[in-house]
Amino acid sequence: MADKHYDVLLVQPPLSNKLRYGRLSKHGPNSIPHGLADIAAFLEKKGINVGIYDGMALSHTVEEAILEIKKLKPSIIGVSFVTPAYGVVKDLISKLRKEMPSSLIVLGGAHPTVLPKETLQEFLDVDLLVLGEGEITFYEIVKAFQEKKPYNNIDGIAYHNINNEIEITNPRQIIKNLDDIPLPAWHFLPMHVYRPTTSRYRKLPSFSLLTSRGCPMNCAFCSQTIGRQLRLMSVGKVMEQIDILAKKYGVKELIFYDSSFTLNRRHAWEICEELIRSKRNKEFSWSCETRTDMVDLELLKLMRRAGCWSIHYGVESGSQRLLNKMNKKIKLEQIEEVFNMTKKVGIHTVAFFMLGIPTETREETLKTIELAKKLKPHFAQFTITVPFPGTPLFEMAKNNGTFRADDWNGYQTWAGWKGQELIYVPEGRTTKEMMQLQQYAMKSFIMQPRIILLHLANVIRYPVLLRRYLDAFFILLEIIVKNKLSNSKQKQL
Ligand code: B12
Repeated sequence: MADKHYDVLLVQPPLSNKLRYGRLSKHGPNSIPHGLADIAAFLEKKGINVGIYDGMALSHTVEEAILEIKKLKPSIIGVSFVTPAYGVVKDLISKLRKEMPSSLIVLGGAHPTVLPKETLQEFLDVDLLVLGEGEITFYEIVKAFQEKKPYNNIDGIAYHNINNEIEITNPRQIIKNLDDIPLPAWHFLPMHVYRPTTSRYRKLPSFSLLTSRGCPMNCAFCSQTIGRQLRLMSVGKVMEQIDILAKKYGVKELIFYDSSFTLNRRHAWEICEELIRSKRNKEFSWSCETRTDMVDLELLKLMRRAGCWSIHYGVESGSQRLLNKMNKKIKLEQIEEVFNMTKKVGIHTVAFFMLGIPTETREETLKTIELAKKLKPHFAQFTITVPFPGTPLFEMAKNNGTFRADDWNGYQTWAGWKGQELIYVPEGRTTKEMMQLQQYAMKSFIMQPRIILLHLANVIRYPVLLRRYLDAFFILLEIIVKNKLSNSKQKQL
């Protein structure tokens, strides 16, 4: 990248895994920035000289990021911004502004989309915000910049006008046909560094891809920033993506990152049928995320035949009261039934749980940990709830417990692992208690003989996992020793 020059540079800020996951940094995902890869592809097809700098994947510091960006001499810099990156983006932008005073700096992504006014007030070095899907809006901004035209006719943006007032233009219409966006511009990315969370792969390289956009479900914890309407990519385009990932990048495993891969049963069915018909299912295996009310025995059997080795279900809680509060529209009995069904057809299961939902009691957290064992998944992930802005959960958290709602630097999904206070804890509970319960959940889940044997077998079969598993083992050991020490201290007192 060193001696290249780009007119437009898309930037994934250097929110490294160390910053995001603290002690667990080796286990968090280092993911392709899908949104930026789509925008870059769209701009490239329109003849724009565009590139991507992924400071997150490269684990750079802000200073290293500035050096890299300066070398590429872009006139327009577009930075992707999720709330947990607040501090990094702020630091990056203020330094960039000093180093590159005449470049146009644009922010896009979830945070500016849900909080445009606040973002403009707090990021004075920024010229424009892109709200929602970025392809068309950002292209129109680039054209207006190059042709020295005003921005006020562009939908889906926010900015300070000449009177220094905040202007928000009409909402941008969602992209109806996903096949209008060219294939992601993977050729701009450091593809060799991407890898999923430890529990999500058995073979490398393993890459993620999307087959849809939008989700009509109304789960209280999700901020739908790219539209609620589900739009599906054609099966042909999905296969085209897979073929490039296979031929050019040697993919051995794929992950469908759609929030619910089977939301449209027919679409999932057709993708599976095509994988089987074309014998692509013999070349790699894949996993996906979905809801327990979006699968059935027939579909699961087909998915298995099509190469699906693991399904990640968002279970969230062992309390029906809290599931209802999160508007999941799922019954606990249904979850159990689907976990059994999935395992029966030979697909691994992973269960995602949220601890510390507003109003959650200690008994309910323990119920969730019990459910994790009862479901007998191959792996369980326990995350402490972070109420992101723009979600109903954010409002619920304001009315229950301790919530530093305006402390945007504190929205870290693994804060406790970095020795930080949690951004939110339900009424009557503390960061210390929640952290102990999270560690207890992990320890008691992993220490089951069934899980130990299963993962030992996994390492023997897939040696690529060895280093990660060893690291996880030492973290677990540390938790056990620390807990023992603090228990004996408490007894002495
Ligand atoms: C798949 C997914 C992931 C994947 C892949 C993410 C990726 N890098 O592409 C993984 C599991 C790795 C992931 C990680 C994280 N995720 Co996530 N993820 C999603 C999910 C389910 C779908 C996203 C999607 O469809 N992407 C497809 C592309 C096309 O959309 P996009 O990335 O948003 O990009 C479009 C626009 O946002 C915009 N845009 C984005 N950046 C920019 C930059 C510029 C300059 C411009 C002009 C436009 C623009 O244009 C893009 C193309 O149209 C959403 C839920 C949702 N409802 O959107 C959550 C979501 C985006 N994730 C979220 C979060 C918090 C995270 C993490 C911080 C979690 C963590 N523990 O670290 C990390 C951050 C990593 C990162 N910086 O991307 C939150 C963000 C909320 C917020 N206020 O910040 C969401 C909204 C879920 C939620 N809780 O509500 N995520």
